[in-house]
Amino acid sequence: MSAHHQSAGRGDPPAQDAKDQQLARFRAAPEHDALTTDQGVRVDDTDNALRAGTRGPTLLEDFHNREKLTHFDHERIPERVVHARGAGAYGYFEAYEPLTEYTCADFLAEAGRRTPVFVRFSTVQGPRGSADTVRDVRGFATKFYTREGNYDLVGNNMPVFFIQDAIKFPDFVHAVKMEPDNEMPTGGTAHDTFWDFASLQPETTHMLMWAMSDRAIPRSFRMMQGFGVHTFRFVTADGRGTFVKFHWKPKLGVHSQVWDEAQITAGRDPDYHRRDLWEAIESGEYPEWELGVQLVPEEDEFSFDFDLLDATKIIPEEQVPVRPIGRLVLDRNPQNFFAETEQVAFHTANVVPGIDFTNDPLLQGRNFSYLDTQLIRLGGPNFSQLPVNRPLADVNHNHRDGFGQQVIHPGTNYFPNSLGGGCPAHAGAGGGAGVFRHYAQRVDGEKIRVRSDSFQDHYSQAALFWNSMADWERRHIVEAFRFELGKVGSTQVRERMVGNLANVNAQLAEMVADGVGVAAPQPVSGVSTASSPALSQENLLGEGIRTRKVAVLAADGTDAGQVTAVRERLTAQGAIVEVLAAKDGSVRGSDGGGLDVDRALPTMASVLYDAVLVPDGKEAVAALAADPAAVRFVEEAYRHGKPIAVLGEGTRLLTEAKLPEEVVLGESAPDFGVLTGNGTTAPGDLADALATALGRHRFPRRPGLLN
Ligand code: HDE
Repeated sequence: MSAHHQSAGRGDPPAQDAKDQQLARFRAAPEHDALTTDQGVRVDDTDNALRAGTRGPTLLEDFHNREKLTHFDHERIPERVVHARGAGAYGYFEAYEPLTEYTCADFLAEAGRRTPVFVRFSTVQGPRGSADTVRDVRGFATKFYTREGNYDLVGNNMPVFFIQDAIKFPDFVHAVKMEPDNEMPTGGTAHDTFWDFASLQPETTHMLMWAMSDRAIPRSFRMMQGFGVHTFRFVTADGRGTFVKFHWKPKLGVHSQVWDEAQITAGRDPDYHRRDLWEAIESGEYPEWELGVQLVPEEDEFSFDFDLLDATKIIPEEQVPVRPIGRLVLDRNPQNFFAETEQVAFHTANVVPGIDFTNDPLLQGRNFSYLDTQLIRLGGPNFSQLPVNRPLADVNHNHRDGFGQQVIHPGTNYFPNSLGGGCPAHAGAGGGAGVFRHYAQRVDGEKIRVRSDSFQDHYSQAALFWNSMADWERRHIVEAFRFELGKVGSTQVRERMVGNLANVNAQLAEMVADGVGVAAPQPVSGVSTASSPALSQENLLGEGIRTRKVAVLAADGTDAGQVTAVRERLTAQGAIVEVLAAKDGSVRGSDGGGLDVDRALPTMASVLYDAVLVPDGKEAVAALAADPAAVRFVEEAYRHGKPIAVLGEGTRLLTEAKLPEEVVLGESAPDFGVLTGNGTTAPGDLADALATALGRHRFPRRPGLLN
């Protein structure tokens, strides 16, 4: 490959029709674009190895063959020990206003300042090839290529963590990953070792509530919140500190799948979230989040009933509001998954002037771990030279050599020096801005392996979470515990876990105990009754229905006019409408015209859509009613709480799907998101009703749901 190909990386335009361009270049100048060896020698044939006679042995002399196979043999690198499965994208961060009152961070210093970013979303437990929609925490890691160096905000989609001290991380990860003897399960936490550990480690309880909630089965990466988790520190130019917690809030609202749906999706499209992100960006629907901060003056450090340094606690938003400070837009897909998404190396200690750490023992451990893990994963100390990791800011130091060194460093390699003109010089000497100086925190104490007493309350905020949930969110949490503990073989572990839950809520513990066949634990007195409305997804719907997917079930005889009318109305609001029929191609509309089919029904499933519409048309509906895949499509959409709209004859499919009659044909149907139009209903009106229903995402109080 020629040099201009190899240098492709961050900052380059997206590959449009890269293959065509490459071919055109080759035709214009074959001497530059022909296949070569690593040494740049042009190769005549890469399909046949050099051999002695057409049927003879392959020759060792074939350097091209050996080089090709050797390079291939070394293609894999170790996957991340956690967060192995992920998807990434480029974009920018734009600050809303100068934050100089709190931080001297350059990328937050001016309204409208844009900073390029790379974001990688991930699951935690599963290996690289595992399914996207497992029940798990999602990583939300952002690399800001600021003018003063790279800043990494390596967060999750949940605001707390399982453990309080990083020294427990290897234990936690060993317990959560696939079991060591049989390497099961691939993705997810529903197995003995995880729950054994969790039940013995009560500090996990708050995080378990989040992990058993719908937050662990997001509808899309684009519809997740993100959190920095730890309390960090903003620092001003004159060295003043303010505690800060970071929040990402998605423009599209926070939405989830239901558990049954997530499991089906894992088979129908294991790449569901990866595809969703990729397709949204390809189609120009750039996902967007707002960055918000909770700011706590240093003098208020001890004014909470929890410790700010304890990563198993949130600061309820009602206590300290989240102040929006900028927005994140993802507008470009990577060109090469390995080079960019796989090789991106995040590190909590990648901070810039104006952002500093606190003594959170989880954060302190992470500040060691990420650099260390990159050394083994990326094979040496020069990974920051990889295009996706390279800062935009100038890099000057005396680090030299090592595996994969890309830079030809001239001159001296030590400090102080006179022979190299004293360069690179200490930036501190001039006392200028834009230099990282560690926050001067006074520290005094004995060397002890002891957790602070202020870290001991493991249940109040777990209860806070439970208390803040809507009825259906609680139902989902109970079902999730029942599923997970139901997969645990050890009765002792089940009992111990249920016993812990009694500290959160007696009803929760009873319902889980009942589901998993163990005795209900004794109720615990003094359980917290506080709540925080900001935690419920019922209050996080977001606005609009952009990129929500509506399936239209069609067959020969479908009322094509209706489809056009509905499609127009919904796509005007940003929804995606796809016509599905038994076969690809087109179907004959009831007016005799053709209706293009977007997807063949057997290649899709209701779980890949947010709503379903069955238009009128006697012949078409009869065909759909006779097609088990179509009937199942409607039934599944119903059981997963999705909006369903039927026009005229389409109603028949509801009956065929054996949906609860009192709901689908009763007066309350619209309250349950089942919309039926008769002969006089204008399709546009039905489309509007469907759009409103889509805006509510799901109808979790509908009877007959699968959770
Ligand atoms: Fe990580 N974590 N982590 N983690 N983490 C890694 O770094 C670690 C923690 C998070 O998309 C590893 O490059 C320790 C909390 C994300 O590339 C490793 C502790 C949070 C990603 C590591 C934690 C995270 C990682 C594995 C306990 C949310 C994926 C591969 C103190 C705030 C980043 C790698 C990406 C990845 C260590 C806990 C988020 C081993 C020791 C808390 C999003 O370094």
